[in-house]
Amino acid sequence: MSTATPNQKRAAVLAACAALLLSLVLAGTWMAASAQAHTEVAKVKPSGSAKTSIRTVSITFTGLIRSGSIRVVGPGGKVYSAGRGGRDPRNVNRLVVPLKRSLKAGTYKAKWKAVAADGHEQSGSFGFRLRR
Ligand SMILES: [Cu+2]
Repeated sequence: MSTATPNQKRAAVLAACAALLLSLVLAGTWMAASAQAHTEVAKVKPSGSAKTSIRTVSITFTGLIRSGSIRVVGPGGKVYSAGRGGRDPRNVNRLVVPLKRSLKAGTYKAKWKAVAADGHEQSGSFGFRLRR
């Protein structure tokens, strides 16, 4: 066929295999990423305003989340979330954090971070008001 030595032929076959494998891996990664698109926020609670008797802040996403946390800051710049929060054991699409007791009336801000099913980190925040 040609004057290439057996070693040269083998090297060429190996290179072709490696190129094919690489393109398959890249295509697979791309397909997995596009099949599980970014998870979006579907619902936050509380939304707008609520009473100071609420016990939790939660964020429900459009899809599964792996992990996350929520930090709630209220009147006087004080932190009112108790702990970092995490995924709701009853809903894999939801992040939840308990609130400290004796919430004051006023303006609150919840900042969250979440890792979606596709591994992407996302973050956001929302505000709400509490009244007696
Ligand atoms: Cu994503």
